Amino acid sequence: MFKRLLPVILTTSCMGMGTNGTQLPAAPTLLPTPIVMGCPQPTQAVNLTTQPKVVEVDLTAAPAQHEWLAGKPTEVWAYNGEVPGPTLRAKVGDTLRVHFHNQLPETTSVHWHGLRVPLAMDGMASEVAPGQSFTFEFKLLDVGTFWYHPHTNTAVQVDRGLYGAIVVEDDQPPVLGQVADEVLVLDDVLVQANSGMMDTTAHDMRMDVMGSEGNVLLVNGAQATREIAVKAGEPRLWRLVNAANSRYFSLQLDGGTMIRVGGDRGWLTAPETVQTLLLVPGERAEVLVTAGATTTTLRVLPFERMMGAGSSGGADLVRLQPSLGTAATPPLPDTLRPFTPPGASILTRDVVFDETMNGMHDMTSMMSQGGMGNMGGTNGMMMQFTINGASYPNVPVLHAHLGSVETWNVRNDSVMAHPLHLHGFAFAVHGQSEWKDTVNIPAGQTVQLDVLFDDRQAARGMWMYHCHILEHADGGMIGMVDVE
Ligand SMILES: [Cu+2]
Repeated sequence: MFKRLLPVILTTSCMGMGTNGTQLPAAPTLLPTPIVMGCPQPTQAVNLTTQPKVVEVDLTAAPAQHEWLAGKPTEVWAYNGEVPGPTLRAKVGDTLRVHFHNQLPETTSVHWHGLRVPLAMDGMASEVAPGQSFTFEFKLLDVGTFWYHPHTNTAVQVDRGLYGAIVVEDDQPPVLGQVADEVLVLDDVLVQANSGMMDTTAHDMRMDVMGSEGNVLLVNGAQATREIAVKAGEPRLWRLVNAANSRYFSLQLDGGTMIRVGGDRGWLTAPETVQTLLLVPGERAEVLVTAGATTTTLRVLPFERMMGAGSSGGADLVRLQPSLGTAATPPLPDTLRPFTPPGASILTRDVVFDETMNGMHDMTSMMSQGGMGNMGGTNGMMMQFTINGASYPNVPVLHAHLGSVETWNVRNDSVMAHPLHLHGFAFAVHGQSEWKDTVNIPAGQTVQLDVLFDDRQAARGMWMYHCHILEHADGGMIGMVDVE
């Protein structure tokens, strides 16, 4: 699937070296953000069938034009001509049938991020050649906010605009059943300020090491600080998806209240009032945001993923202006959904994330031997991202059993953070009451996961887990679990 196992060749051309030789080039500076009224929702896919409990849609990936920057159309790759692609919305228990058509000039696939689908539907096993079609069909087992994106030439295809949200609704939502929810898909792209064209010339060492980060922050595919007129006290239910290749969205709400009610897999056990929220690539959150008496702002803050080389500046994403009067805030229940803890773990294993460069095992020793400033040129230093000492496809295969629970000690020996994503199954961070499929593993730390290989049909076989910084996955940070 990841045929592009390209050891990255580092060059010195774009480097801004510090005195200690440890600095990467700075993150791209964000372009000034215009203020735009309203927050349009991605189009909702039309259901083609009247069959009960089935949602049937057409989905076509093709080149298209899209305005990342207002008035400056960009050549992108898009689902049904739009970025984000259409929101696929259904009820839990429904069957989702997607007639997918590939009109791209290259092979693609569709991965249903977070959904417990049969292995044959995961995207890994069903690449679609140009001009070809494939029908995906599976039952939606979990309530929550999910998303879909290619899993072929992934960093490039997702960056060009191929992603969309999936909303699986609860039959009886415990929260504010009458409140319409809104999807906020977050992304960033690197574009030329004068033309709006995607900047493909800016591939530098920073992108190789850190993953690509853009100079334009996007909410639902458009650059803007979204300004929405609201009633003070009236909650909005936002479904947040981080669809960026690498950017960590460190979110902060000022002026109102933000209550996290859902994570990767739907409702939490209980509402959590938060002021900040870290959303790593691939991760989702469902939040109730209520404006106060003055402007309430959801902003993204800079976030350091590695030694001063993290994301550039912050920006306001959404501002709620309480210009429509005041509403009473409806009460929230104390509990939302019970959490059944995973059973006893049958084994404990270590999963170790690291990077190597010409045999050197960590960036600290790379730097102590002259720093990145000495890399590249005729030496052609090779950067690879590893799991348990090897890069995909040579990462040792893990063997797991359907119906079992395993303890994974995911240790990050590298000097940058990596978001782990597991296909097809869920895990809970040990001691927490929340099922997830994507979790941040901070540099130098170990995160203990209880992984549940739930026993269900058509789930046997080779499943993928990987870093969701897509350039790191393409650089080798992918492993396989053979589930029997
Ligand atoms: Cu990574």
